Amino acid sequence: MAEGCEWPTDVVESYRRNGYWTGERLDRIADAAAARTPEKLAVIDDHDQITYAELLQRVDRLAASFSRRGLADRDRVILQLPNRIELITAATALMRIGVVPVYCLGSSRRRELAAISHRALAVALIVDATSEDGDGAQLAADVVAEVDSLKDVITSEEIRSASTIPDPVPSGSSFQSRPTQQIAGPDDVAFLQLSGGTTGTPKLIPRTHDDYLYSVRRSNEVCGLVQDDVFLAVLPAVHNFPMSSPGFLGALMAGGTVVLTESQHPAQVFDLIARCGASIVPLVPPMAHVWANFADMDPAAASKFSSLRLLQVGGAKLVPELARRLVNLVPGAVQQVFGMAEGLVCYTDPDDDIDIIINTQGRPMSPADEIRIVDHHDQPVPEGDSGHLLARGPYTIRGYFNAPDANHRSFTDDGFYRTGDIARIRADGTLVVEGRSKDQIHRGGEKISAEEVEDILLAHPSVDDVVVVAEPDEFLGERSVAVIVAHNEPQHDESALRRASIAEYMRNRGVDAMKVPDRVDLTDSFPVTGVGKISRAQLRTLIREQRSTAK
Ligand code: J2J
Repeated sequence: MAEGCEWPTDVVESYRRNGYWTGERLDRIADAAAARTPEKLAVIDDHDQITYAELLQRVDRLAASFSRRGLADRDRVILQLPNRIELITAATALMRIGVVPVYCLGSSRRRELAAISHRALAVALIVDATSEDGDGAQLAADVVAEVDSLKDVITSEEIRSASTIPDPVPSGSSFQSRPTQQIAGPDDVAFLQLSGGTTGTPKLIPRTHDDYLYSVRRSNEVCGLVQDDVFLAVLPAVHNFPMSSPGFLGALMAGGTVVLTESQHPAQVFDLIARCGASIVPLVPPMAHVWANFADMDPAAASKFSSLRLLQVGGAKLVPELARRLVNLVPGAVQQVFGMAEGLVCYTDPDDDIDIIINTQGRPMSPADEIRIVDHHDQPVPEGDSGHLLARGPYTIRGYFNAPDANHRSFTDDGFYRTGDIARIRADGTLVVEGRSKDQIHRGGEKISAEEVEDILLAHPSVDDVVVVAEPDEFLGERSVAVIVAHNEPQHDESALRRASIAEYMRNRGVDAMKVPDRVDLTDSFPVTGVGKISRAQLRTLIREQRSTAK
């Protein structure tokens, strides 16, 4: 199933020989802890809590129920669930029967879910029917109507009852008694994750059991995870960062406790940290900023953080000033994490020199990570200079799923992933991310593809041309600006291009609300170079430069 994205055979052998790939399955990640401490709390969410023994029991029941529903090995299933126990049980149960979950953001709407379903040739959708953003069941029905491969919709309620109500068939007699069923091996794709994206259509990241388990295991070693750790996911747990660096999976592997919350309000989250004794919390910089501001006003904040031993910040650039404030708030606990769902993860160590914690994004976590910093022609830059960051290694993918064209652009011939980040390596071996060459907006905790938003707006009847760029924002980190050349008919009504009208236009087309430009600027024309035609990417760069010098 991993056509076009496999590691070469000799590389596979060396990863196995060196013990990076162990031939285990991701859906067995909690088994060791369940055998050791069956009565220990494994997962707590805003509504419920379960022990390790219950986790395994729920996974078994759900796996049997998915099998009865007709799901089978290598099927792809869209999984759009919030930070609740069902997210973990459903994903694990799908993998148990060889089904490949495709993790989707809760904010994704019809357009995104349909595009992802198409790309994955998904057979079913698992959605939250109790979502506040609208009716999940209706959303799923709309997507099913658009995508031929989709045959089934499963709601979070159904997941809940199938996992808690005892099996109508005696336990274990369903899927386990199908000896003929061939489940793909640990070197095959375990799940698909969404790429941050730079193109008009989503790219899917295939992660294998072997490579992902290594990423989690190595993260646990670097972060020193133990069974006393309490991991709190405030970020959506479908993101790679709270899932695997070391994430909720790391906590389950270590036999710790995972706390999932749907609340992002700092007052509630601060209380939750104190109540559950959270020891590790991953955050994105905009959220860390809100926390730092909130803590300034709450004299009890620092005491609520007394159990925290790792406050991880990653996903976007952490400016030194904020890093310093966080270090003052939780001394000895701040860790920068630079990672990507495609693979490579770098960590600072809380024991590092303060200069490293504040000014760098740490070191690649594995001795087998291969890093290259190159110029436009893929030639290495002089030591210490900044350039394009390329990465290869035992947990960095070799290609996107079902995307030969994207693979040609995103990977070198010898298998390095082009991260799209501009970085340099300091003399002490730490990495500093200086910027990026990819046309992405890092807004809040999410990544938005400029090209995707442009493609949507280009279809607007009042838009002749449009370029979407990022600009700095105090709270979001970056916000998106659509610079639009309006349709040039004299009677044209420009109110159609006010932000509110654009937002409605996008909503009606089933687009995730976070992709609505934060600002819409109208312009008469775009700059063109003497040569005439220029690429979209060049145009974006030109407009970014023009706008920053105009300030
Ligand atoms: C600057 N940019 C960063 C950082 C990610 C751990 C942590 C984060 C992610 C993640 C992840 C950054 N400073 N500290 O998957 O396991 C930007 C880069 C990178 C892109 C990847 C993990 N940390 N970035 O954020 O796939 O541009 O993964 O290439 O969502 O985020 O985004 P994503």
